[in-house]
Amino acid sequence: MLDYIDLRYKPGKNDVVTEYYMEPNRISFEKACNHVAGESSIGTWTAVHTMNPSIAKKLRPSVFDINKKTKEIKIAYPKELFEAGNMPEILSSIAGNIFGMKAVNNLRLQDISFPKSIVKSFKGPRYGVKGIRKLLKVKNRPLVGTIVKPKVGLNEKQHAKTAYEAWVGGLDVVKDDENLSSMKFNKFNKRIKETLKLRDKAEKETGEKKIYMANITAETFEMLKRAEYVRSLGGEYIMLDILTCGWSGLQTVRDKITHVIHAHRAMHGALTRNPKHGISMMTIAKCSRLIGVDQLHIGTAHVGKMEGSAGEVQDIEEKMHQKKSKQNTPFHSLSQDWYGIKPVLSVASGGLHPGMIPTLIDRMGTNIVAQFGGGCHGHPDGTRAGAIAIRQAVDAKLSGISQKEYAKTHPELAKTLKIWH
Ligand code: CAP
Ligand code: MG
Repeated sequence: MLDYIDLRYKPGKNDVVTEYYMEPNRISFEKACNHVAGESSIGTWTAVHTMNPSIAKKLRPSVFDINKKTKEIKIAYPKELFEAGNMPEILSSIAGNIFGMKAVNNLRLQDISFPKSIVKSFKGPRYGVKGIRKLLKVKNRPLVGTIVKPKVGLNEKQHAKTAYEAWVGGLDVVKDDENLSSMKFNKFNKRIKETLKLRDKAEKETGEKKIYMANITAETFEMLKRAEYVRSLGGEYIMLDILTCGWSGLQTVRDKITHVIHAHRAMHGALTRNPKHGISMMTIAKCSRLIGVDQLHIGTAHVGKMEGSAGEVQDIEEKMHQKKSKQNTPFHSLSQDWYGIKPVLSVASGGLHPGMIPTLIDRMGTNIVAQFGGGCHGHPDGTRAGAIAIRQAVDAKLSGISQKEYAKTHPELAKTLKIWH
């Protein structure tokens, strides 16, 4: 087997660089490094007669950094190993077979950095943070939204009415839940038609721009059809579950439609949750930004119901906004120059209610979308009151008034502070 370890190697500007957490399985750390580097590029479990020196010279990666204490390694891969613009192939290489090798007990792809030629081969977000804020005509405060609940079960008219109540209560965006597509009791086209009709009504009544994020998650050609239908009725956004749709589906949607893309990350926990094995949310986020989602669920910095440490979420948020991210930030060590790829707006969602808004803003700032499912529709006086309470909580925080104080003159907020602590 080739030896890929070269601790003198300095990654070049044309390398894809990865960082893994790796636990060898009853072999030396060095041997395990060689298995990972080989299986993710040009090697296999044994030497083969068909290998020749020119292939090795041109395409071999270098394990250039080994830290046995933290069990972390860094590998630099020549860009020729990858097809520019082809995310499925890139991940099949550096995030493919290697997780299943007997040579390792655990392996986690923690971070990745792409060279200019790869970055430029992707389109990135069509709108990005600036484009979204321009569309919504909301300058500085967090965008606030809800997910229609129950997740599935309402019929088209009930769905539309719930969305209307949230919009007139003051929310900017309403999204379908991740597992709502087109069911017998709630057909996609009818839902879109009914909901956009009430969206227009809510806009007229409030004088505010309102957004409906229709979930197009389905087979790729069907997604394009559904996006077109949304467009035909004046919808500007779509949402899709990027991991269950797959990277290829996401790339096609990004390339073929002109809507704002809201990326839900349902299923990410199967990859990201285990700190010793899988793929980090940072890696998923960087790949998503490259392909071109406009807004992405990244967690609530430990405020809501989903796991994801505050530090890691803040680090991801930073990387999603930056033009050029520096080396060695607390949770991720690889820098990335985005070469003009627009920033992605971070979405905080999951177990949030109005009382959490001050901490959420302290941890994630105001340049986010904050979404409240149960935290809106679970209000004792219903959806509209829940939406009003959410806006009140944001107004209180941005005017530097404590929730307790603000609640004295804002009954909708007061009621949520009583029931949710
Ligand atoms: C939130 C939510 C979101 C999750 C996604 C849900 O509802 O609609 O899909 O937050 O998690 O189905 O749980 P609630 P993440 O507000 O009622 O919790 O953003 O971490 O991917
Ligand atoms: Mg959901």
